[in-house]
Amino acid sequence: MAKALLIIDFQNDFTSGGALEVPGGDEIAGPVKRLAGRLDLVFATRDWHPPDHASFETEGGPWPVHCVQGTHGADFHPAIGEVELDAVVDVGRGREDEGYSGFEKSDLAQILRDGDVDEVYVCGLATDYCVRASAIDACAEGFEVTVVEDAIRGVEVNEGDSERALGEMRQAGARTATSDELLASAEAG
Ligand code: VGL
Ligand code: ZN
Repeated sequence: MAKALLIIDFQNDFTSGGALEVPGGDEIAGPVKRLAGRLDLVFATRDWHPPDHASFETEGGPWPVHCVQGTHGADFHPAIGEVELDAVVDVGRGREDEGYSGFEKSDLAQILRDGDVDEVYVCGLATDYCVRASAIDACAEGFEVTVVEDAIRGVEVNEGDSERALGEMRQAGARTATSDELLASAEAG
């Protein structure tokens, strides 16, 4: 059985200077790269919206226009260039697809099963949206899920959203650990 790193939406629009900048989003680069070098497989999701996505303020939704398919904002953060990815999964592709979870209308569960993955280590952006939804769905799909606390950051539309999201992920069955804990123990290696 294999251990997989799942990097959620580590994209330009969610990091410094991006359209939906997540505070401290760039800071996850170090732990993400270190973990990627130690796990068997590495998968990344991208928020990948059409220009008229229903979640955009221009369409009456809650978010600024972000991660429009094919734009610089939707490209991976430069740190991902140093990571060898086994597959990329795009979500939120349809106008009405919420796309918070990497498992929504995607092949992610099948890709993980094809890779003989039983343990999924979740990191990326944002704690209170796509990380939350992806970790909860990974639990529901039957994977053993660990959320890497120092390799995620939240939007915090309301103060405390990230802490609440962590509680909900634990409630769903996810374990939380720091990258130092994981790298120090044999389990992530
Ligand atoms: C996300 C808000 C809108 C995320 C995506 O990746 O967490 N958040 N679209
Ligand atoms: Zn989005």
